[in-house]
Amino acid sequence: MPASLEEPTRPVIVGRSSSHFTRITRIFAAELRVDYTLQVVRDLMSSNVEDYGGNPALRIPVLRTPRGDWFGALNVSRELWRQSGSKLRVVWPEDLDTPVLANAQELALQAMATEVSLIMGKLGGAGDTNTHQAKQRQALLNMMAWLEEHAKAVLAALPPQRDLSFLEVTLFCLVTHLEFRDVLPTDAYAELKRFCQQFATRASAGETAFRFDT
Ligand SMILES: N[C@@H](CCC(=O)N[C@@H](CS)C(=O)NCC(=O)O)C(=O)O
Repeated sequence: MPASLEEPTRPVIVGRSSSHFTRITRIFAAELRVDYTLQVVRDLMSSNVEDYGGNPALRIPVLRTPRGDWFGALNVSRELWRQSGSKLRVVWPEDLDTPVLANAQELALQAMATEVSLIMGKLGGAGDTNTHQAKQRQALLNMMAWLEEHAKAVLAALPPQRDLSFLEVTLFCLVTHLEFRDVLPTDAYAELKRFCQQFATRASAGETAFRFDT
């Protein structure tokens, strides 16, 4: 077949349907209408770099493209945006130029990372009794309390002309994943939950609901 008639290569997202960092990228792909194949990482305890799309950090997500591999949710989301040629107005982390917005992004990502550490610690057999686990849990509670307290101000301060922001996608994936993995009760986070209910009405959220891959 002549090169011009060949199927364009679909990008591959290496990840899991139960992973909140992966869901960020899948929401971006859906919003940007980029077709992709999900390559599921079955065993998160594997130490084989190849199982993680070549990511030396042994983490997902990774985006595999003819141009190369992109490690991490932000890199992947940005590359999907570039590939889509989309006119969607996305607010990226570097656009957040006030303390409340920049700190919200930092804490949402750190809360996600802390949650990963707590879940992986349990899977690895650390249990709940380890002192560092207890500190991490306290940090997660503190970060969630900060995000809840500032949620209204944060959402009001985002540029009104946006179609999407990395911060909102992150917050949505964080809060819904806490519920999905039963890491913390979320009843106390009324503002964050209200935001999630609104965000959940987007098709991109409905198409990427958390589930364990079989
Ligand atoms: N900095 C990475 C973090 C990704 C991450 O921690 N992903 C989790 C799954 S949601 C993971 O791969 N965990 C494996 C591990 O902790 O060993 C990003 O922004 O994408």
